[in-house]
Amino acid sequence: MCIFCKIVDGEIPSNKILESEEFLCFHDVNPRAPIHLLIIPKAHVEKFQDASSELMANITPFIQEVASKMGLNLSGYRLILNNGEDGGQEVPHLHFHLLGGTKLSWPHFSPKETHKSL
Ligand code: DGP
Repeated sequence: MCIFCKIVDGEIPSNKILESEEFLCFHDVNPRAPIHLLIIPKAHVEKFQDASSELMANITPFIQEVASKMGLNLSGYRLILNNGEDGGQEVPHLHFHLLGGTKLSWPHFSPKETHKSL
């Protein structure tokens, strides 16, 4: 069972923010911003590439509710979804990172300094 499935089952503790029948939001253990949350489907889906359009439609209002609950709906926030190895996905259970609570920078995401557009 993957780490996030264990969090869903309560086997691994987490600092929960919001829960519905389908989704769970909790604090990231390694925060990269004053507010850094993870939003996951409770059912195991490995990555975005496997996600159904129904799941993505349903998770949207859940994420918006989380943002409102955290007071980020007006100030703004960033959503990140790492998909697969090159995308930097470490936990093989679909998750959005929701970051906020400060004005976020827009760093380079690749070791190369510049990239030619294709
Ligand atoms: P990613 O690289 O996109 O797969 O991000 C995985 C994130 O999950 C990373 O920011 C750290 C977080 N994380 C890993 N294990 C745990 C855990 O056991 N509990 C919590 N709350 N977060 C975790």
